[in-house]
Amino acid sequence: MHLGHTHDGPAAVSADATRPDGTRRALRIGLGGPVGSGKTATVAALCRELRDRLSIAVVTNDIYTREDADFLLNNAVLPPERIQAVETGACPHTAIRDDISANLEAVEDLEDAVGPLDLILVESGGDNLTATFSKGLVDAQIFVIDVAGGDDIPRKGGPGVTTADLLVINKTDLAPYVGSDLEQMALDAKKQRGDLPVAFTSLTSAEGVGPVADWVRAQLAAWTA
Ligand SMILES: Nc1nc2c(ncn2[C@@H]2O[C@H](COP(=O)(O)OP(=O)(O)O)[C@@H](O)[C@H]2O)c(=O)[nH]1
Ligand SMILES: [Mg+2]
Repeated sequence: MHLGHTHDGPAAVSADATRPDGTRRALRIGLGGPVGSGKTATVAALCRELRDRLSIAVVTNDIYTREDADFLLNNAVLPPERIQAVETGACPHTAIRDDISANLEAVEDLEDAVGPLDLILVESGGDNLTATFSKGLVDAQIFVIDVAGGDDIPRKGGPGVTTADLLVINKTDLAPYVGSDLEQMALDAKKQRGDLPVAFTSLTSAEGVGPVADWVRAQLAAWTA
């Protein structure tokens, strides 16, 4: 079964919001969702949008490789010392939900090495629709799906779609080509999520990751308040 998940607003604060030396640790945001939906592209775009004003680091989770970390490095979205790769083996959801020790270690290493940090983004290894992050690892989570994966995904639900703090429906630029009905997806998402927010994005457009960046800024404001 999946861990219980509450909907108590932005960045439900976990118990250990401070580091051993008493300073406030970084806000940790997880990004989950199916393979290919645009998690790494969203992480890259968020870094570009936020890095001038915020101190950011990223943890990637790949099954057998460090491909996502290498993509971020090759595209120079952050200096190399701010990117850590965790290799999860065959079960990527285990590393973000059940045995989170490798991810926690990566997060803490980053805080020690390049901190103080404002924000750490943790990208899960691509998984199915059921993967959610442990509350012990992240303070808030984003679930990224895309319109090309089928416009029935919001209707089908699953813990990512129904409980993530933000649902991102990416690749809206592809909707006309794959026959996805964005209005229906919005209605279905609303039905599954109630008042929890949904952002439609196209990372190829000028608007880009803007709505997600705004949401992250709001989470940070709540975290530092
Ligand atoms: N057309 C289009 N392609 C996108 C968009 N976002 C990501 N992609 C592409 O989708 C593919 C998978 O993206 P990636 O971020 O690696 O997915 P991940 O597996 O969820 O990390 C890449 O080729 C991206 O360039 C988008 O908004 N529109
Ligand atoms: Mg990725």
